[in-house]
Amino acid sequence: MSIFSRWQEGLSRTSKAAFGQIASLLGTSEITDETWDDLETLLIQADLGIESASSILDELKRCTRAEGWIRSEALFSALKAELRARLIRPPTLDFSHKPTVILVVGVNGSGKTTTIAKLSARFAGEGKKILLGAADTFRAAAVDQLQVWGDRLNVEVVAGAPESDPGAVAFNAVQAAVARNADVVMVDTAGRLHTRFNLMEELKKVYRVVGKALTGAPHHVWLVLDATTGQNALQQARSFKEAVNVDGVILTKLDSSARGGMAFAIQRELGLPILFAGLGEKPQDLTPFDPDAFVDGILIDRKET
Ligand SMILES: Nc1nc2c(ncn2[C@@H]2O[C@H](COP(=O)(O)OP(=O)(O)O)[C@@H](O)[C@H]2O)c(=O)[nH]1
Ligand SMILES: [Mg+2]
Repeated sequence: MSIFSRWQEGLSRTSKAAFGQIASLLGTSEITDETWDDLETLLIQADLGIESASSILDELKRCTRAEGWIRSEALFSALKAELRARLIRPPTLDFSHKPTVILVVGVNGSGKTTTIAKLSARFAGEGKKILLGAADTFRAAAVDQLQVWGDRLNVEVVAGAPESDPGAVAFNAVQAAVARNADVVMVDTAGRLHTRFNLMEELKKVYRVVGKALTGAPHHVWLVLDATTGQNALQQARSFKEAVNVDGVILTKLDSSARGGMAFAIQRELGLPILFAGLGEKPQDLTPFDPDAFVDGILIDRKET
């Protein structure tokens, strides 16, 4: 099965929840006040966030007045267009720096280490030489986990002694990548410290230190967000964005999310493109984020199926 069909499979599970109900709502009935109320409720339930939901609703109402639509099925394709318009087209990834240094950040359990494994498999498959830095040094298990992936994928992992300075590990990893002539170095970071207060300061330090190891680095900072955590993840995401200059989001666990509207909320709240979507725990369960395919996947037109 291709990753795309697995993705669709994951998304169709998503569509059974709020988005599936939207597809049913926008059937053949007439547009009434109740249609608007129900649509707004379902969009919020789908995790779009109140602001995105009401701005979509306003736009659809405007179209309805302008076009004189009477039946709710007219809203279906208009809604799809509105959803598509709210997703940022992901940029072509810049790998022009050798090595390209990517810092991977996010809260504990969001899927950073797994995502790094997935990206390693993907980039190695494109012929790139990868090196990994295990800078989540506060949990021994986190370092082991990255090392296990490194062994499995045949990718070198630079790690330090337990509880060693994350900045030092990141520095060594970048220097090793330069010495080994690697194309890409990905640095795994901590998502929680013993005192949570210091996390952003620690990350800023890692960020600065990486720049000392290689001028201009890091070239990318990717924030890993768990699609199942909903709106409360956005506040944390904002702190990461401010602390370390995040330039892209990776949305994980879409396979276990019943909602998926997070994708829209992220873009509205953070203004960052989603680069990849995680749809499972295996290295191949990652796909570049395609906004059109995503919208088609969550809002399946019953007439087409
Ligand atoms: N279903 C599913 N599980 C995932 C996905 N990405 C990560 N996980 C799981 O989420 C858990 C936490 O992942 P991990 O990479 O250790 O998170 P970290 O603490 O941010 O490094 C692990 O059990 C992973 O297997 C995904 O896309 N889908
Ligand atoms: Mg980890």
